[in-house]
Amino acid sequence: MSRLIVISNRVQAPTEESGSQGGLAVALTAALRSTGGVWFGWSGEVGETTEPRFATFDGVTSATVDLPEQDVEEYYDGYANRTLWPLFHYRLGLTEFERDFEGGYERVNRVFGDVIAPHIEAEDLVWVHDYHMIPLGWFLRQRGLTNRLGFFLHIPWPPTRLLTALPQHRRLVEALFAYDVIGFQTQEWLETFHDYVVREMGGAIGEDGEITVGGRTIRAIACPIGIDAKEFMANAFGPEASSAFDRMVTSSMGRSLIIGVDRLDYSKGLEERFNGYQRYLETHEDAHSNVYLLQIAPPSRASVQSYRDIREKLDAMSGRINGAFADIDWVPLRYVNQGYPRPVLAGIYRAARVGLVTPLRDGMNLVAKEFIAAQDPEDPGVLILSRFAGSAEQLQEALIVNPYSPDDIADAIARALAMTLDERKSRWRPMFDGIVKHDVSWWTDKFCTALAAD
Ligand code: ADQ
Repeated sequence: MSRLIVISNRVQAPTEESGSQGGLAVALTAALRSTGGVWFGWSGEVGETTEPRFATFDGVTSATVDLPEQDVEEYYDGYANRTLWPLFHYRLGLTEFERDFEGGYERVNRVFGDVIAPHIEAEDLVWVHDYHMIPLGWFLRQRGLTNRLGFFLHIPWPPTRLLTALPQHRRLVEALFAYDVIGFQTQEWLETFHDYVVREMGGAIGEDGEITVGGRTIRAIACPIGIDAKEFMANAFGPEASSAFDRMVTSSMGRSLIIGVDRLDYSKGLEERFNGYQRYLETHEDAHSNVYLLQIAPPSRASVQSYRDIREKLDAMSGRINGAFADIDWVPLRYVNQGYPRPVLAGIYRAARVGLVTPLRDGMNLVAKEFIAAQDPEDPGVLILSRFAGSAEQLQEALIVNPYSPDDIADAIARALAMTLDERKSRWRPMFDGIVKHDVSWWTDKFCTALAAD
């Protein structure tokens, strides 16, 4: 069996210090453990060392490099988080176009290629992850690598007309053709990619995902990422989750809990969600004191101005909503800016009557799947899901909403809170079955099988 080489911006292989891992890390480490191989990436530290530091823990080897300050600014904070992330989430107004960012992005990808290439053996399968590393495959080919190279995009692929706003769009997409297999989260992103290839590159789409441009044929597939469903469900009934569940039940005092859990990011639609919840409170006075929204949102990317802006806005909005509606014994919105261990989150999800997942645009959104996995089969909560989350392609029994519409969100909250047990069960069951079937191991297998197939 070929070894697997995983390359991503940040390495999530287990270390002696790391606590419980997320689903993606669990799946990739399991794959690495069974095939052998290495997980390469940035250490997250600023430094000048370009030699990778290898560490093996629990049967998995990771290799990390530091990045100089300028690279962190131009590659990570810059091109990745201020150019590609907003653009790929349809936020042209937040997208910054700086030549220095683009230069830093290429430089870091080239250095990664130089550093990693000597450690790749002839039969290794190489799997590169996400928008930070799009040109890496091209740089690896420059170093003479003939291995099977795969790339998976965790975020949406933008519509052609939007992508062409990027000065070097063609160069970026051409670099993708260094890979043998490209994976997208949904059929929709795959089709928008096809559209670019046909319109802008004169490419041809063949059978079984084959794409030919200028004599080079690669394969592009839709391969939706899953969660570690069984483990997450077991977690939801374990001791740590049960104590979080009890804590929520006690502090809810009989009120229905609506839960939101997101990284604090403008793509997650938190501002619009608060507006929708406010609309619900305005139009359902009878429900006051019977319901509350708990929004958990740990800050992320705080060095980027647009993230500081959204945080300030949400602080102000949560204050305004509570100021307008709270009573001496009821706070309608609990807004918490910290992360929680996965089992604790699982217990909180289980205690919730409604899961509110309303991103404005999201590659997949794993919170939606975690919420479903954590529910009590005999008394499941209701998922309200944005039509613009990649997961909406799979979770069709959720209450699907337009996240931009406060009325839509308010109506869905009212409908979810009034839903009968029978309807809740009949909506939850197929979603749960789908999540178990298409879990994160299914996802790694599907991608790696496509990658291994010549
Ligand atoms: P993210 O944008 O980070 O990922 P998401 O899919 O929602 O978004 O994953 C977030 C993960 O972080 C979940 O596992 C969640 O439990 C965890 N998390 C969120 N808030 C937390 C908190 N307060 N405490 C602890 N954990 C918390 C990107 C893409 C997504 C895509 C994933 C995976 O943007 O669209 O689904 O990659 O491909």
